[in-house]
Amino acid sequence: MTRIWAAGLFVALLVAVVWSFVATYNTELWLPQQASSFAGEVDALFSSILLALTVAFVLVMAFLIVAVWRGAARTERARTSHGDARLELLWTLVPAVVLIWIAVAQGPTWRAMKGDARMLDRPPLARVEAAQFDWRFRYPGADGAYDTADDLVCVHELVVPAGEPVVLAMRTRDVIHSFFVPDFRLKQDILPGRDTKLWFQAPASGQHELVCAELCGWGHYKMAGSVRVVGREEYSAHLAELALRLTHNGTEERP
Ligand SMILES: [Cu+2]
Repeated sequence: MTRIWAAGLFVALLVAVVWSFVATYNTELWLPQQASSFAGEVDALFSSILLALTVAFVLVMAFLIVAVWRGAARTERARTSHGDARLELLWTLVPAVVLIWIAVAQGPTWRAMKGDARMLDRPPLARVEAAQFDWRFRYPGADGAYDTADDLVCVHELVVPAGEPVVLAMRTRDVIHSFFVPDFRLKQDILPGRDTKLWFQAPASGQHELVCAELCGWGHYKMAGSVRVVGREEYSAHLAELALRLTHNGTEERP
């Protein structure tokens, strides 16, 4: 009777774990929406790694269930063994092959996201300035240069045009922060004293959550912002509005 319970517990755990993934796979409980050009690729990598892990998990659990079932029926002491070279070779080689496969399979996606010089050599659309505990975004203004009088600065919300590659220059004014937009599958650390760049392309309009993914101090939890993707016209209108807001002295008529 005990062995039915013991083996049954592991069967239930195996079924519950696998079922929880299958049942939620295409729901909001699973991954957030895919809102960048490489989000689908990242998810495909994630799913293939998860599949490999699921196979390993099911095999290990099946072995455990059989061991519990058969072991519980015996009364003699368990036999122990040491130094089985074939077994050790097997559990070294199989994970090694899996790890090498992961390293090779993710290469093209990683290069497209982080190492694409054609993208990263473009002039940045804006500069992200992270600090304890807010996000500031600096657009270079008409002269195309940063830290000049016509810079347009806004807080918390970054507005970018849809359907175009967007390059961001990033720096921190104090400690390490991390620029994380889950919907874009994009996360990049920003290190003190170093200018960092990233790029993405959001195909459609929408509002996306931006969070800091590096524990940066007591107010880390409130270091939230958003990335708003809009059409070209609305983007230009936003910059014009920003310029007006920053230069308006309160006396003239606003259009
Ligand atoms: Cu932070």
